[in-house]
Amino acid sequence: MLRILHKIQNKTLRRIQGLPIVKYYADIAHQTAVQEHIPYLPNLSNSDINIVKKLQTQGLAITSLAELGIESNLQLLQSAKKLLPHIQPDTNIKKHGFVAHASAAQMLEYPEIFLWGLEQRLLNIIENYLGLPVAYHGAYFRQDIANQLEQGSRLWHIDTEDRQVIKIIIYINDVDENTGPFQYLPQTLTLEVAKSLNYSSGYITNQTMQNTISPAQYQSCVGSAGTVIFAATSSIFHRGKPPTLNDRFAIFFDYTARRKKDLHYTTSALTHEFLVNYYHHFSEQQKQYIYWQ
Ligand SMILES: O=C(O)CCC(=O)C(=O)O
Repeated sequence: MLRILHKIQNKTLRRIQGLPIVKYYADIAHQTAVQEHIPYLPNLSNSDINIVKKLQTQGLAITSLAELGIESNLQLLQSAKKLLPHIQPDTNIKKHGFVAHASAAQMLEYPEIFLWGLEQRLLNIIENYLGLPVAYHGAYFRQDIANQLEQGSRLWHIDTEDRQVIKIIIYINDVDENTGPFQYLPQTLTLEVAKSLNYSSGYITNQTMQNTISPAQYQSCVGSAGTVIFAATSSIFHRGKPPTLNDRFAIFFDYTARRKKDLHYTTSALTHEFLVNYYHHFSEQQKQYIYWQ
């Protein structure tokens, strides 16, 4: 019930924020905040600057755990591999029909997964992309079932929870064209398609997309286990391509800027559980990314 109320509230807010005059002042406030934050932006290595540049120009950057070389990669992978066989599609698949998530209790049993999303190196990359302090909304481990259902996030959409949403996606198994890769249209193409469809929010079927643009233009993020995708999901049309042969196992980490006013994100119940259970384990620095509201 609360979730439905939240959705209605968000829809109304989005309508108000879409009004040209409201949007004009919000854009100015955003630009001012970004300008003021420039002196505080963390320094990045050249390879991380590359990730930010790709996010800014294409809306997406692909790398791998090996290339990132983050210390906690090993714990993350070990935990994911241990948890993977225990995700229970039979019981929680009924709700969505195409995806099963690791439960909050399971994620709490393997905190290394949630904690990986708080790695300072990742947060610095995202802060440089956003130009503002980062809010971490948490992690979820999902199994996308090979059943070709075209629903929810398997439909084309642009995330509208905030003006900039960043998702980091890690593949836990090898993902090819038949295993449900993350698909997207690069930023400039997204703008063209959004214009011709007069798109502002919501889901678009693949049939409609195909009538607007050749599927040859779709970009599929295929890659072996350990592939890491940084996606600016509020700037690109994207979807999970329905898997045909094998289920896809992937972990998603969600981020936005901390500016509460524009934000339509409902911090997940799971993240709340982490806040309660792990408060004393977070460093002061880490707390700022999750206790910012
Ligand atoms: O499953 C996918 O690859 C896409 C997920 C998605 O669309 C989203 O998280 O917004």
